[in-house]
Amino acid sequence: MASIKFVTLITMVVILLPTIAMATEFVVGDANGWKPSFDYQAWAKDKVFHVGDTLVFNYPSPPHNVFKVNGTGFKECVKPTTNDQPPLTSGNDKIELKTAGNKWYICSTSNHCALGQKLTITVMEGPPAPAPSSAVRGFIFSGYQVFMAAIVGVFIAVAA
Ligand SMILES: *[C@@H]1O[C@H](CO)[C@@H](O)[C@H](O)[C@H]1NC(C)=O
Ligand SMILES: [Cu+2]
Repeated sequence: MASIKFVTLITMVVILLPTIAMATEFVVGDANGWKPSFDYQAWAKDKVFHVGDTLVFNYPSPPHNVFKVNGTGFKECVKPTTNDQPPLTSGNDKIELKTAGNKWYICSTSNHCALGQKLTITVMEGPPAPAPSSAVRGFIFSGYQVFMAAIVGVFIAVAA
């Protein structure tokens, strides 16, 4: 019985590993976190962001926050005037990149944005294969996963 449990565990790892490995979690600024006087464009320059990836903003709150803005808000460092998009303020904010295109984020406190606490990235369509990270939640099987599950299923049947 113990060996069957082990085989089942290995099965889950083999099936899920490629899916989990697809989505990347980017810690904005790495160990520097989210703060003024940091070059977030230099940080983002060599990175490729895909739909399904996650941005993590780490910072002390107060004083900082994260506002999602448009290109104008980014350039002029102005937060949205309406309240339909409140800022993130947890200090450990995870933003899943759900759509492709340009994204802009600023801190609205004092002159922090003008001092460099602003980030713009371009999000590409999801990774080509086997499936974006939504597969973990929606559990949509890729061809690879079905194939591996079938092989291990036969193996378990033979072993039992
Ligand atoms: C950008 O956001 C501001 C503030 O929310 C809004 O007033 C403005 O119309 C937006 N501009 C565009 C081009 O969407
Ligand atoms: Cu700030």
